[in-house]
Amino acid sequence: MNKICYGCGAPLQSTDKDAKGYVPVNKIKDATYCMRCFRMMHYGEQAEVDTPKDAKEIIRKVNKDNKYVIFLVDYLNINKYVMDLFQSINNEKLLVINKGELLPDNITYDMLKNYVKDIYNINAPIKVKGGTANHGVKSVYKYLMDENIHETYLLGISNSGKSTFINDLADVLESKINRINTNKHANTTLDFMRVKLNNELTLIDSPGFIMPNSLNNDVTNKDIKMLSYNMKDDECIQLLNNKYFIKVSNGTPITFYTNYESDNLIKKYFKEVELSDEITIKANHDLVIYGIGIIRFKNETTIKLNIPSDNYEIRPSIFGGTYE
Ligand SMILES: Nc1nc2c(ncn2[C@@H]2O[C@H](COP(=O)(O)OP(=O)(O)OP(=O)(O)O)[C@@H](O)[C@H]2O)c(=O)[nH]1
Ligand SMILES: [Mg+2]
Repeated sequence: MNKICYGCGAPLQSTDKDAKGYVPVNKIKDATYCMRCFRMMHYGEQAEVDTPKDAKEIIRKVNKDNKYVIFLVDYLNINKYVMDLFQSINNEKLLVINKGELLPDNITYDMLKNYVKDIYNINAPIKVKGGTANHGVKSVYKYLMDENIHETYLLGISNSGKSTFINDLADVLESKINRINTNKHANTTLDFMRVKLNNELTLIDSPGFIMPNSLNNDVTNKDIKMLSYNMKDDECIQLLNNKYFIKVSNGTPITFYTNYESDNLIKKYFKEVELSDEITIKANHDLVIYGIGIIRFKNETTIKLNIPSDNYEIRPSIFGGTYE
């Protein structure tokens, strides 16, 4: 059987330098990690992007296998595309909303669970995992043990924290595994990887899905902030270095929830811009811009924008109102 890289799950090989799992021929006998993972983990080098795995292909494979699935998602990536993927998993499953510690204080874990259940019709159990180490992974571990689950897939979009989850749980259980490679850039894990943590639990890490309609696949693991902008008539918000614009017709203030700030991903733009698409957002609804953040509208508002409609969705607001 081929040896695999414990960092990314790719089979180790010495024939193709540009393919995944490469290790020079003189090192392969003793290698634990491929060259890419070794360099990422020791020198902080950024992962070169490998072909992203097709989400539907991964789910097809998992659906054929009757194992339990833990599906991880971080708060800003809860959206229709990702929840549809979750719903398409036929196996017994658990939704874990990860990075809960980054949420604004006014969103409690119970609120978030009820909200996701209602808006996306989720019948499977949902847990919110707050942060790394003890208080995060321990409660999921306890849940699995109570439910008598001893082997589970970890699925989810890239950067949702699947591999970090395994490393953190290994620390809590004091299990001596080789550390899995984790990174803030997308596409770190490249293949399925079985990791036996103890006699009670084996986790199967997986390559993350890439959301085709996301405007940005990197993450920042900073707290989600509230950015408030007072908009004048001739001003708008620009996204991704002036690629997209959003203009509020009646000069209403804009509240953006995001973990990005300035650095040209989100910024106020002080010039008049012609925008052709116009949408009306009902009172107490959120505009969710995939990969960027959420704008909350307290009152009914008409906005102009040039973001393609498959890059955003509008849904009842989680901020204030019913779910508080
Ligand atoms: N703040 C915070 N950051 C986290 C948490 N879990 C993971 N991260 C960070 O999220 C980023 C992605 O983590 P990974 O574990 O590599 O994510 P992944 O889902 O395995 O990603 P792929 O292998 O690309 O599919 C890293 O920068 C982690 O440090 C968490 O609970 N809280
Ligand atoms: Mg990973």
